[in-house]
Amino acid sequence: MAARRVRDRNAGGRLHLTPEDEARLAWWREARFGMFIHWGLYAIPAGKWKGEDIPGIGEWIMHAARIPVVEYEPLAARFNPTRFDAGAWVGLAKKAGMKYLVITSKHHDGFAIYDSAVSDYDVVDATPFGRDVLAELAEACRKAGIRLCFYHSQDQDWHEPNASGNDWDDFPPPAKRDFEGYLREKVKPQLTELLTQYGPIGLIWFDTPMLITEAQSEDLRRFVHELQPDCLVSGRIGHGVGDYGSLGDNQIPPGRAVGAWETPATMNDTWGFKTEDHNWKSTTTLLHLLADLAGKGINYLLNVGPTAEGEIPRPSVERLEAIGRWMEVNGEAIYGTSPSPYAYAFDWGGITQKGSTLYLLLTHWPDAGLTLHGLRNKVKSAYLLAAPDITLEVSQTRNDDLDHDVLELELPPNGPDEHVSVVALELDGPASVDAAPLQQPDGSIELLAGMADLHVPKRGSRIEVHPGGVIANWYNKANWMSWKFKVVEPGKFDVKVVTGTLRHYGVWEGGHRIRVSVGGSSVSGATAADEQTGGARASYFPEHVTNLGRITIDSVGMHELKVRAEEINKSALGGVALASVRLQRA
Ligand code: FHN
Repeated sequence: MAARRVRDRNAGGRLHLTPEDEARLAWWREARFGMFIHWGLYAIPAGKWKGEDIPGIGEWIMHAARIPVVEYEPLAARFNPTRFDAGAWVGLAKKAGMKYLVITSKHHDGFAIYDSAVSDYDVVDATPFGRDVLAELAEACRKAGIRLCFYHSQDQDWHEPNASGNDWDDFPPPAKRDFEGYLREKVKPQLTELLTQYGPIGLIWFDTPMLITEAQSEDLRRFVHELQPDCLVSGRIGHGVGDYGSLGDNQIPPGRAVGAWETPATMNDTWGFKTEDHNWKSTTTLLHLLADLAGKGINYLLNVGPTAEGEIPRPSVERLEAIGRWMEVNGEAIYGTSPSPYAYAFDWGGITQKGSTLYLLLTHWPDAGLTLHGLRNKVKSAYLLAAPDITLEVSQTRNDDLDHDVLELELPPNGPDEHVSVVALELDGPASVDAAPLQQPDGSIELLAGMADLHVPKRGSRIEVHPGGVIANWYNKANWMSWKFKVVEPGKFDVKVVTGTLRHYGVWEGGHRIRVSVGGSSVSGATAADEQTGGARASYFPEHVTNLGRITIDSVGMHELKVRAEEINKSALGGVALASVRLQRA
């Protein structure tokens, strides 16, 4: 059976999208890049409570410090963000090239950042500020042509005894909570306000489904669509019924995603403002992520956490302005593009496409031109988006016996952009590529879990490819997987197995005994953290490389690689979380 994909029950979108679903998604797919804003009372403590630094993300301070409602509520009396300027926030999003803005109308602390009639626990009734933040943002977004969207915590609400999350106040145990009553009395009335008082809303970003049942998720989705038929709902409405899927926080799959996905991401580590979080990703990293995610067909929802005074922190502003400068020149390679025609990624950067144009987003500028294997089309012209008038030399060759195409692109010694330089290839038609995993110009071959054929001899196994790109639920040794791939230069190869984690900040576990065979040659060993895969991907979802040994592949053409698990460490979450197998020319 081909790689089976899950509809991630927590955060996925529906697997089969109807034409109506696709029509609703059209603006969102075109947009590709949005601004996330986490703003609420938590910006006041900004990570410190009663003089102590509270570990974790800023907006979780009430939970992390187990602050009773009666002690947290009075923060509202101190909320007076006099420097808040909706026009400036929206202007920054626009300048950065972001097309939609998702702000927390209510986060898990239960406080509404708009004038809600449901209770007085909102910015207009409970704070000296007294202004409806969402009304001002709605007006600014309308003027700027940015889609306004709301994050609304439908499940956790630490202010409410019948919602999920608060286990420190004197609230009933989860099983005794009237969750339906909470949905009826708070969530739905607030959604009605949000979807009737602020004009057209792009999407509702639900989050952390915990107590919600499948019927309640379905019902909530219907409820939103009845109020605004074009408004999308995020996958975190729960039970895989969202209009699109939400990957884990800062999650980057190793290869192209199937379906409609978005990655919510931080610029430092927190979402809500935290004075002591200085772990800012560089502009280069952020642009690499944008290029990588676009190439994988994933929207990038990049967060800012404004201060209690109402300002977006300076490091965020600087990065967004720099991204905006890049977008002015290269945005064509992002907006309205489809993902790469290749299911796997390249170490030099990402690929997107639109019509008959292929965009190569070079995160690493090659020293001596770029070689691309497997492109079937003829290239009519090639140029840099930063210098469209200068034609780049391209030569293309084909080996009919091997059914193998090679493109050589000449490049100047330095790229025009310090972060990501984009080459446009005008093709003779929509891009068509060799679907098999191919040996790359450096001799390596990478076989991603998402491209494997899964062999599941026994019925009932839940082994599958997680949307994050690793295998989940591989607990049974009878299951195995294989790939067919093309070799153009045979020889000796070092076999490296990459295993990851299924959970955000999850604990990586090794100890699985894996056997890899190609033809008559095979190696085996226990998964161990021999090498770390660097980069932004592994910082939030740890993954490690295990060196299994060396094999020989002695002929050109198609080969089959098989992976079996001889021992499985059952304590590892999800079993063998295989991400890929790499063959590196020895
Ligand atoms: O608990 C929230 C968290 O505070 C933040 O809002 C992120 C954004 O994706 N979502 C949840 C954790 O995944």
